[in-house]
Amino acid sequence: MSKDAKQPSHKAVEINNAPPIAEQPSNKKLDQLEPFTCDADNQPLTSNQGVKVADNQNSLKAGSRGPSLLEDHFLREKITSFDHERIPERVVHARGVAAHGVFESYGTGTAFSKAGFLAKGVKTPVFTRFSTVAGSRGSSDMARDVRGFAVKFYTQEGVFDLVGNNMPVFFIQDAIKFPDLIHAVKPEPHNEIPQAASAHDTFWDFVSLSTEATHMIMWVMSDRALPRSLRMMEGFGVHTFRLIDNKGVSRFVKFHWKPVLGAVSVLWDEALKISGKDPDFHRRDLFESIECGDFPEWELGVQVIEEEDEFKFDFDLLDPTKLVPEELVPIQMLGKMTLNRNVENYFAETEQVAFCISHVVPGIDFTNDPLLQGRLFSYLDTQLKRLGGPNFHELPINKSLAPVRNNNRDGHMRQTVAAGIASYEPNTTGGGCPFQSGATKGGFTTFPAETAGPKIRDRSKSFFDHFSQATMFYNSQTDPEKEHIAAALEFELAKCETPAIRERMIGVLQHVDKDLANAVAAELGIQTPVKIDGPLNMQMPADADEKDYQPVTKKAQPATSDALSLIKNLKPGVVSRKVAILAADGFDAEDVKAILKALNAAGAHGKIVSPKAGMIKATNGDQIKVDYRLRTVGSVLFDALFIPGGKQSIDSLSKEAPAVLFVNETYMHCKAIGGVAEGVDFIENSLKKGGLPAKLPVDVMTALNGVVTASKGASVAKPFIEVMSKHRIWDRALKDEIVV
Ligand code: HDD
Repeated sequence: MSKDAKQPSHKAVEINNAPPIAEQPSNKKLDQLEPFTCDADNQPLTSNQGVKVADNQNSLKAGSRGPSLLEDHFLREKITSFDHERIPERVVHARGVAAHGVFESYGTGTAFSKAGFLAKGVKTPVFTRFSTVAGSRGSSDMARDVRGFAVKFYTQEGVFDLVGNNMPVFFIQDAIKFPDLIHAVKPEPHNEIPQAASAHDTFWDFVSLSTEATHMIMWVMSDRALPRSLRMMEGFGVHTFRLIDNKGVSRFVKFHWKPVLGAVSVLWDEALKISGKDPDFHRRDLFESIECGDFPEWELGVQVIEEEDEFKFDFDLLDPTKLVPEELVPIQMLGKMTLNRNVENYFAETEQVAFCISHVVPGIDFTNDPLLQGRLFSYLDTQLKRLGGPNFHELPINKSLAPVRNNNRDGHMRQTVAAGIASYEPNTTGGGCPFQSGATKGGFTTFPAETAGPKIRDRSKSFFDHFSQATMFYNSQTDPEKEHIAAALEFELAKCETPAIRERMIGVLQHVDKDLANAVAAELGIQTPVKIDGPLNMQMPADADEKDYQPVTKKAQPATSDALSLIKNLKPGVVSRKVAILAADGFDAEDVKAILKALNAAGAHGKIVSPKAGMIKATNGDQIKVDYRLRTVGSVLFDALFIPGGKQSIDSLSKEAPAVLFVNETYMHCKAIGGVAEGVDFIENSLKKGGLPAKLPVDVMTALNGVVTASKGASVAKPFIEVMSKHRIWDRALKDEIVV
């Protein structure tokens, strides 16, 4: 598509002359990117210097069968560019996907923060990158892992990066342990195995010795580590930050992103299979959703804690392994983020985007959380290495929308042509410019928090309780969720080769929940109780005893928090969900038309899956396009399954083992199944072949264990969509004792 029609705005935005902040157009970032966007439509190929190239498919040779000549400057330029195409991948969060969007403020945040982008109605362009942590750039999206959730706000007062995760706590309490954590979780150094997986000795060795990780381990072993879609997961700033209002009052806050579609996960068995069927599952889902107009949305919220309430809790607000239960401090919503545009170029945007936790704007400030303090160093440092120098902020995707004028100069790949001779301060040669704003004219000032104490390498005793919130998290889950946590621990620990590491971890789990520890131990053939040799927590001082692990007082921590369970908070709905409609030649056109219409009306997407690609023909002669050839997909890539009637179609499907497997897997994964007429027989026969219990009454039009059947297509759509909107039929797992 030619961009010629669009006129990029080159006008610098003067802060003082800028239109009122609420009137700033939200697509400013796109305008800013426009002059850097290169489109080759109808354009000749050129060298890097703009010289038209006559032939770039044949190198310059001495005779058509002779040697290549060193003189070939086109060949050298092309090969050199290629040789230098890679930059170092991120040391963590290497695999990611990103999109542009807008954050629209509700105005509620002005009560706590003077940040201009929180004023009512202000629309701020954003760029959001999601990632997995442990895997390399080419790893599968569906690894059991934390998901990064990093948002760059291009505000009128400068760039604000909220660099969070999809879990509200972290593995460690002090940044100095981060290299150890990452070395432990990454592939083992001798054989570079396993890729993008925590299920190996070094990870479990580290976490079993660092009991501060226990709460986070419960999150990572839960379904939170397997989001159905990046659009369906929560986000958290993790640390306690400060918001500063226009009177200079500071309050502690925890940032939250709540997905409008609700938070939903897949099952581990699905995740394993998705990794094979479509390792780009999340990336594709985000890209396709934005392309088709299903724009992902999240509300940004904060839990606000007044300065005087800092010590009101059983845990320390500065401890990043603790969350603030929503029962104690409710979330107040500040605005909504909508992602509405895919990147034009993955490398230039998603790979070169540089998030730094230190990028804050006036009205937002840091706390003394020791993990946050270390991060303040690490991000700038890593971008220097990754992007090659101090001018990475000038790359189009990183460039601030607020004007940048300072005395920093030179360095690799400098883009700005700074005019004048003054590049120092104070100066008279530049008329004293650029001048400092001071606190009163919008300059960033650090909140003057009291700080005093001896220089000491230490961990506050208020950080010692490593288990009470792990227990709270576990106890807040429903039965299926608890089973998934146990199954995940069994899977991961069974992959550990050193028996002592498994045993030690069981010893740690005993401090979370005895039944959980016993259940996992039983699967691993370990006798309980396990007695741990030496101190439970290597971080604890030698003279500390067991009671130091308990909360200091029982002031304010609920035993359970419903907000921590995905199932308890499921938002019923089918918007943007994908349904496989399994059919072959000779299907019933009315059945398919009816379900497609109903799904479309509900905002879901029906996709025709058939043994052969191309078109298939209905009994009445109608033709329909096949979206996916059966053998190129699998049930795990869909949210539900629908089988229309039509004898010939069902006869063909019955001969296809992958079609039978499709039904059985959908059933085992507790997802909605709908069938009409002969389709019902096919479901029943498939379940029988898979050894699954099913005698399906035809024409009940109600869900029997989540399988909805009818003799006519028109009547089945509504109950099918109702079942689908529950996401999973957990009864099926519990009653039929299917291990999910
Ligand atoms: Fe980090 C990247 C999130 C602790 C050091 N981190 C990175 C990204 C996310 C997070 C989402 C990817 C950003 C992107 O998409 O480009 N990190 C977190 C959270 C943490 C955390 C939520 C704990 C609350 N990180 C953390 C610590 C350190 C780092 C304690 C080091 C002391 N993180 C980095 C890094 C990375 C990074 C090495 C790698 C690539 C990058 O920064 O750009 O600097």
